[in-house]
Amino acid sequence: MNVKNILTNLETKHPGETEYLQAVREVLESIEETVSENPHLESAGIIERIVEPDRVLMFKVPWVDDRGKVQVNLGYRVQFNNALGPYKGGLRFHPSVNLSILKFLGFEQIFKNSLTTLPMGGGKGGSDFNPKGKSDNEIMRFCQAFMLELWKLIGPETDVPAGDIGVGGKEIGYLYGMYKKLARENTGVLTGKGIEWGGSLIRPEATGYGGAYFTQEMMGLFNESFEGKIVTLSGFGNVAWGAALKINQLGGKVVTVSGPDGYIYDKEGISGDKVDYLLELRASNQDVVAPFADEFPSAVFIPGKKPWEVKCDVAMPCAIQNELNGDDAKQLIENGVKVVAEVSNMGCTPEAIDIFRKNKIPFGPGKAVNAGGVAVSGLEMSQNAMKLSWHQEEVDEKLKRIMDNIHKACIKYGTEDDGYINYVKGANIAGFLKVANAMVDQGIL
Ligand code: 2IT
Repeated sequence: MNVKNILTNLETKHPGETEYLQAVREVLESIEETVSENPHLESAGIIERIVEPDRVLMFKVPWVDDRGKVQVNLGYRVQFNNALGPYKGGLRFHPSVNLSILKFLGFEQIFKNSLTTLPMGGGKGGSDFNPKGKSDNEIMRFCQAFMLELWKLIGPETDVPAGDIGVGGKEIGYLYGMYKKLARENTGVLTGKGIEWGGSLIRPEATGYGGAYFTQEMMGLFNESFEGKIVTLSGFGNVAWGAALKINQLGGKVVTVSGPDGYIYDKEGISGDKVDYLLELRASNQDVVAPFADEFPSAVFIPGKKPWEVKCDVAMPCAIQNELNGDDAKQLIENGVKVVAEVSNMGCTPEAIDIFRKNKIPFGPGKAVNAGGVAVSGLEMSQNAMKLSWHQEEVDEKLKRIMDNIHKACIKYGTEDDGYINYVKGANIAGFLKVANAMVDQGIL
């Protein structure tokens, strides 16, 4: 296969879709050799087929705000690939959302879901709706209007959305209520549901917990652990919260969280009440982290900056794509970082990843590190299908095993001649092979 030609072709067909093209480039560069070694994949046109979504639904979402004014947002669902199971992936509500971003997320989701070993295809959706500053009633009306279009396309055996940035338990509740009313069925059509109505224990924590488990495995390879380590996190949402909880349990010290307004540095560590406070901050719906420093005297707010300038042993981006660039990577290395694990989707730019690789810093990519979220979504689907629910310990133990196995798959496919583990390559090849083989088995569709 000729990666360059495929990418040039895609650039012509999808001009300006930079995030999508970035995600595709990374995967194709990783799997180039594997595909050349497997001519049957090439003859089945797997690459040309896997880079395009099966279909994209784009729709208008009109709704009425609290002042009685009509607002119009755009809604999307990208159904990327269902070779391994129903389309599965979150919904993102954020003003930056566009087709390119949802296509990059949907594309990554195919390989991430494959890595979990659970039967899930890849998809993603969302809207440019900005929940910041909106009342609960506005959020409810928006979710209902969004579902009025989306429900026709989804179902527990066809496409199962969940949360992502801007979509948490509250939004899933409103979306689920409307789906149920329209489809006249009470099924596991969404994951991340409330515990009382079909949700799974540990789902809110899963992305962060899984990220911490994976990072622990990375450190284990050089006989290290979180014990006594200084950890910098970005973000302050569900993902950073879950990661902070587990890192504290594993003996690490989390010293930063961040928002669009800047970052919080707390030299005494963000644990206990301070971690709980992240949930309050998130519930206030203001998308700022500054109030954290008013609440806790040991915390300082640094406006307009990113936490990557703080000296740390472990850096874990937990916010949004491309939040850590080449300069940040250089700064982290100068400050002696030992491990970088991306918990956000595509949190690091290609330049940053290149710098980590050249400096032999272990770097875990999002599609491996953050797969715990969708893995527990998969477990929620199993519980819904069986109409029963598992104990916290049972779900957590399954999550831990899934993350350990993803780590093993990365080692299997990503170990380089000098022993350095290229987790990007490992995750991409391991995730890709299963999907590609399933596509071959199922014929040209
Ligand atoms: O990026 C992700 O994996 C998610 N937002 C979770 C998707 C899911 O279906 O739980």
